[in-house]
Amino acid sequence: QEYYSLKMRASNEKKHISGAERLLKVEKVENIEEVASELVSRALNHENGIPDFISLKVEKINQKIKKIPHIPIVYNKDNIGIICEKNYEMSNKTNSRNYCRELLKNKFKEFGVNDVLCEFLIKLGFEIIDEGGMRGAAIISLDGSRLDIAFNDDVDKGVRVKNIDTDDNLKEKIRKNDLYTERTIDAIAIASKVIDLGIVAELCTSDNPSYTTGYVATEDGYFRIKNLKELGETGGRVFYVTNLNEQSLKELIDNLENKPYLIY
Ligand code: PML
Repeated sequence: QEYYSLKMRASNEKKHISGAERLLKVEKVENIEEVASELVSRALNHENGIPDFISLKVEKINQKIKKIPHIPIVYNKDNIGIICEKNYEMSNKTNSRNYCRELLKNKFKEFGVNDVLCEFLIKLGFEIIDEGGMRGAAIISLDGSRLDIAFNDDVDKGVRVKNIDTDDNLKEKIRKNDLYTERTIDAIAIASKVIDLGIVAELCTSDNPSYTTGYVATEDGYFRIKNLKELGETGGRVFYVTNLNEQSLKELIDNLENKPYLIY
């Protein structure tokens, strides 16, 4: 079976407006045409404005696609984060971040990280996402060092998770559930891929100022968290990893960017 990757990116005066990608099982060329036009229409009808530049890349995939189920979504409509003996009402940023901290701390402790280092790692993560402006994710090692810039001085860049799609059933399942949004689809796909590649935890808030829901992802699930930031604030992504040497870090980054995944 042949797969094609279709990637769309749109901007105005060099400012990013929207981007999307699809991995497509191709039976006839019309399949590519259809999705290509969907992506272009998405670029032209985006809430962030009208683009003056759209790029569409169509490429045959030569690598084998890894198909994996999505990590479980942990969320309920009462906005209560349930872990340990305590419940967290995700009613405002303070409560939501406390829930987030608890989730991250519990996970880091499984890796033998002490309390002081846990606090440091979490604070650093929030500093990075609150600062905003990165094009991809920052990578933080559980020993406290920042790895995405260790071998690269371009601080704003970060690692972009690409070559990823969700299968139609998963898209439909999420669209049907009015607890979730269109953004949940891309986010669950990214989170599932990065966890499969061995990332210990991901922390994410949207770079869209009007979207305040974010998440923590671990192998235990996609913990969706309301009010993880205030309206108007920027966002970002942080991946926490175990200590890696230069070679395994390069491999990880290559896989995050290039290894094709289909999430179902
Ligand atoms: C969700 O609603 O589950 C998605 C949360 C993360 C959004 C990240 C983004 O799309 O910018």
